[in-house]
Amino acid sequence: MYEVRSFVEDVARRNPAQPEFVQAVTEVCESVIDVVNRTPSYGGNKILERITEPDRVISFRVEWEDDRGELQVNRGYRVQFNNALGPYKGGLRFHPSVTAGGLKFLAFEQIFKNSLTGLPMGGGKGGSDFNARGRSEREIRRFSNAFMTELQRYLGPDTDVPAGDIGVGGREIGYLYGQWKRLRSEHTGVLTGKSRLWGGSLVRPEATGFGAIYFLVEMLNERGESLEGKRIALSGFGNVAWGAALKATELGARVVTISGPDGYIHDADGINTDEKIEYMLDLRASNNDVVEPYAREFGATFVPRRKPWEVSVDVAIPCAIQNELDGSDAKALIKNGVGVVVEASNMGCTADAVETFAAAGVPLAPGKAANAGGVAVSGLEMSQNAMKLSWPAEEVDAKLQSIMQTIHATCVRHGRMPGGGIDYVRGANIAGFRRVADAMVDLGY
Ligand code: 2IT
Repeated sequence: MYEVRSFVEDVARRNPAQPEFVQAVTEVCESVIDVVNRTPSYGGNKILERITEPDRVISFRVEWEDDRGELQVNRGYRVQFNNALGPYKGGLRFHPSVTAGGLKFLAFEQIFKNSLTGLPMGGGKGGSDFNARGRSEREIRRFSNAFMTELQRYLGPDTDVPAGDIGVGGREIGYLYGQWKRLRSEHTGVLTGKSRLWGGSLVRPEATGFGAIYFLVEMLNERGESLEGKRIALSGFGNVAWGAALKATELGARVVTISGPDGYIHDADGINTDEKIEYMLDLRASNNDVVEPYAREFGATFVPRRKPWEVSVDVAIPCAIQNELDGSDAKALIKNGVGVVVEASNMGCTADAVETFAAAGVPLAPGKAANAGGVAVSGLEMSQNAMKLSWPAEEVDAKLQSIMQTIHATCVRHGRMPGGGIDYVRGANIAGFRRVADAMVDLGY
């Protein structure tokens, strides 16, 4: 019989100074422990021990020359965590906070997220501690080329297929893919999130944000509510927040905040015009990592050095980074009457926040379910690349919507509580875990 505390203590001992990884493992173990203890083939095949140990963690040196001609050294990683369901799949993060432990948590979450999509994808994640702030376009290109020069030896369209994440958008994917082609002379689907001009899928840029809103619509339907007129707080201002703002606005909600490391924007009228929503892309392209200019451009309020969770809203959607919403933020949101929380960032809520929402009966969709739309459309991009054709936007969007509805229904089926409410965290963990565990049993060791 497994017991969460002693199992997790062992994981923490073997992974020192990797608190986010231990946090992610703890949450999954709490959800699946009963299933594991009830299923002899899981214990017999040591599924818990094996699923919490990555297949491999690759670390490499990235050397590149800055605009002054000075040599720069960064560290690159690829965590190939589990390929029971398909090739390793997951994004690349370029951010100064990137560490091996952080990427292990992200790759671990990715296993179950990819499983929930129902598509044949294993779990991986990678990136570098590269800081793009203040860097020129040419420096970003040189760094991306140098990164791919090392990473390319571990990739392949049936082996490991990275995509974007924080700090890696269409521009960086272009440079990475250009270098792949230069080195390998192969026009294959080895990265997703490519431009539509050279093999990318339509709707991939929007997919994470759209998917989160499709999931939210299902959660509201489940409660007999609709999105129409709901006030939404988003954090972040990158690709995920952009897609969420577009779809939420289109469906009649009012997005009132975005945020950056410098503070948050409160636009009570709503971030609701094409001009305002597209402005997020300008902010991102500036490489300054600030949202304050939005306030000057559109006459909204800028609140320096604070998080948007103090604004009174119906729905909160963290779209920035892990652990960006903590216990006291959760209390503030609950006090202001928040009805639903959707993690569009990976593990956007701290364990304390998750507990606080649960205790208050506020449904919380975990990232591995709610933000799965991004990787789901990456999976569809892989299919299109393999078939060497391109589906129309409506077809991709319809498939995305159907995948998000299925994930929601799966969370409800596995997360229904005795009182009738839905524990989305538990539902997502159990459903995601079982598909991978069953595959691992089938495949032997
Ligand atoms: O966190 C994520 O799911 C992503 N960054 C997207 C991964 C992917 O392979 O599309």
